Amino acid sequence: MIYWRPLVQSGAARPKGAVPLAGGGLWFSHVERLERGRAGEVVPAAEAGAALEPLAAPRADFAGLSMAAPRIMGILNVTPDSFSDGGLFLAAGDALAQARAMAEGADILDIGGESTRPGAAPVPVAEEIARTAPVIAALRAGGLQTPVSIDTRKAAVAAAALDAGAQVVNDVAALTFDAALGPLAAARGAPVILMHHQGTPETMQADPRYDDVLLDVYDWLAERLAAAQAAGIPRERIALDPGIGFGKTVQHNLALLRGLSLFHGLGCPILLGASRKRFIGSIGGGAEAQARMPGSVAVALAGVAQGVQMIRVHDVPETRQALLLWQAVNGGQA
Ligand code: HH2
Repeated sequence: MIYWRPLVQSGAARPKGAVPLAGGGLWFSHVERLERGRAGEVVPAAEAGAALEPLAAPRADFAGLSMAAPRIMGILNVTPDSFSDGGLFLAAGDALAQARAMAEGADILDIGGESTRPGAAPVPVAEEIARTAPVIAALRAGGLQTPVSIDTRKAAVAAAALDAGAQVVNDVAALTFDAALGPLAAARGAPVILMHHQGTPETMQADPRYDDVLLDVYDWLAERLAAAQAAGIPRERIALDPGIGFGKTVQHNLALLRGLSLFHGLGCPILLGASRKRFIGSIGGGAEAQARMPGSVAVALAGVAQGVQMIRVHDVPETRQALLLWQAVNGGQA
């Protein structure tokens, strides 16, 4: 199989025949032709033939948000043990205050009640619902309009969150954990985010291995996309995520970040979640997760430069400022 990775560019000075990326302000004139076991080759975009169609086609709105320019997803973990904000927002009042503060700069809020950090143990369904649904309901009761996604692998938790006013299901297991989650999202018409992972949170960092991490993750996401569609979720309601840090070494994460634009070939919005993750500390220094904001912003912008449509971050105002400046300097973005 041949894979085509667009070499994404920004700015107004573009050659004739440049192809817009996913209907947004970025573009490409060349692609990298990739094949397992062979060195990549840079060729003019036209050589990709019919494979250009999903790379160029505008994306449908996701949860009512235009995907023509990058969107910020603010993270709110209502857990005692999340790797970076665990315990900070377990009390309902603290969670609500943080959600409202983040909504100033975030386009969508991602609320989770179960840590999936390496080594984390599963949380019982009733506990996960008790952590998340009341916060979402209180935000809606308070008039918050910002779209909310529920970060869960479980259908019962997703159902309670959707009932409370969430719109999107963000599943780090990409519908492989709970067979009822796909049919639930289909029946409710909820958009879903499907994330790549290898193994389970408890064991995933033990010894992750791939033949070719970029192409393996691409094939896996293609398979999960097909499975979600078979479960009745239309492509227009699906976003995909390479799952930084979920069963990946530092080198795996870097290979995925360098090759990110490949995933546009799947024809869906791409979400990148690298915020405060361990590799940022390994490369940039920052033993404590809270000390990894600058590196997280750098990685988010590297993703934006490759055309990802959503960045999932803890540090919303800092990322918003960086994004506004990136857009102003690079131009051509709505
Ligand atoms: N990362 C985490 C959780 N959910 N969802 C998506 N789509 N993509 C991600 O990269 C992703 C995710 C882990 O980060 P965090 O929520 O900050 O920590 P924890 O799992 O410890 O609660």
